[in-house]
Amino acid sequence: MCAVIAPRVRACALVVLLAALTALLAPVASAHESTPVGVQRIELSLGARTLALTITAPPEGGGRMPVVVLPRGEAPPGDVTLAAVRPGEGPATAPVVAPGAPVGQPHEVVLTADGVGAWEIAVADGATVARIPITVAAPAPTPGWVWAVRIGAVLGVVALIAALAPSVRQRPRLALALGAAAIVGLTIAATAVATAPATSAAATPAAAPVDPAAAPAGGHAGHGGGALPATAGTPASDMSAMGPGAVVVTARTGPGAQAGAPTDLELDLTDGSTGAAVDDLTIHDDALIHLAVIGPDGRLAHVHPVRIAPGRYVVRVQPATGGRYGVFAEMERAGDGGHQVARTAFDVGGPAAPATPAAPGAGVREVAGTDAEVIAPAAVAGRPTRVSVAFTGGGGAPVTDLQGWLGMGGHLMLLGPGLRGVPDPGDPASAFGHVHDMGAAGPAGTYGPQVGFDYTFPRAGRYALWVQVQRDWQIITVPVTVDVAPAAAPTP
Ligand SMILES: [Cu+2]
Repeated sequence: MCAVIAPRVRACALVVLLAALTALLAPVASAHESTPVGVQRIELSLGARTLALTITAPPEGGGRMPVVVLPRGEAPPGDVTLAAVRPGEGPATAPVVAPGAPVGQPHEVVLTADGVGAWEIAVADGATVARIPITVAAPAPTPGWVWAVRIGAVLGVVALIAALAPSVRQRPRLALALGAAAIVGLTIAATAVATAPATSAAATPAAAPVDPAAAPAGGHAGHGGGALPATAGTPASDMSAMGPGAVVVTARTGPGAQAGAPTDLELDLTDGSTGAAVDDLTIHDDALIHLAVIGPDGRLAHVHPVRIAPGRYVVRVQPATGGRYGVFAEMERAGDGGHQVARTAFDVGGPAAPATPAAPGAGVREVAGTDAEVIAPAAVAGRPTRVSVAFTGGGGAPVTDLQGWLGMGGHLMLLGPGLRGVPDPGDPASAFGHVHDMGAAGPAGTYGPQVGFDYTFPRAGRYALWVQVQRDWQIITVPVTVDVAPAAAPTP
């Protein structure tokens, strides 16, 4: 109709033209927003130091990869270097130096992972090279609805311009046909926009900037892998049909590991079904492996081994006494591997620990300059129990500056009774557990004065608990003993 009613043709055409341009430009703008960026934290126990890395994944196809290095714990002097490398190859560019101290001071370096596929972030301290696997995704193909918008809009605009040509306006039938073509094209474009998936524009949101020095958001971070694709390259087997199997961990110390001396503990991960090296761990709760090393003296080391080769990890430990040490490795495999705890043990030479008195139960004890009050009701096997710790500082002031650690305000690790009725890290009958504080952070992003943990003790007996929080970039560990009573016999 526009084409045949001459006085109205121009105005009508102008409206259609503007609509066409709007339809043409809108999808182009949203397509440009689909640059995937993920941010992931990972904690490394690298030699004698502890580093928290915040990695911003490069965009699809590869590019800049900023990494913020935050030393915490007991940071020894010396720098670390970081580089982006292809697995099995040397650095793509010169390694970048980041200071390994002082604690709590973040330092950003920018690496470049220039290409699609498997990469590693190599973090070296001069003795050990930690290799964090990442994957750079290929650019996503343009969705079909975007093509529909583009083709429909181009068709509509071209037909409309042709219909307005002076020579065509003299031929009403041709102008009518071109006008109809313009309407069809624009209808296609408008329909495609209207029916586009609602998530298209938000499918790959730009990650919010993360302050690596700030405490993570409160609550349970879950066991998701996070935005950064962080699986190592080669699955141990074809997971498409049966899913990944249980991980078997073997531990090996340096020759002649002795009490009182640091030793590197190497861990080999193999698939229990295939025997192949397991190299598909995902980052969960800010680490590839959460490792608890529990000594015969009842001490806990909660560390995060670094990956040095496919399926091989290493962490430095310093056993205080001789004897058998229990090793508990928490991890998640890609796919449907779920959360797994694999356990093993290693022996350390030297004098055995004297009979260590059990840690106190409920009540107040001084730990790392704070008063830690443990609140633990009488526990009964099979019933949920809440164990809480309230921290107070000098002068009795409540401690409210606990920092989030591994995405949580606090962690509780525990070891249950073995066959002898007491916690025994070398006895597989001793149940191992790891529970998170579920409280949210305060307005300042910190936690405290109280952290609390809910746990159902599976059976009666003596349990060793360790409550862990972070303050001033140091981990405070509060050992607690809980004696669990047997469940009452069911009434007939
Ligand atoms: Cu951990």
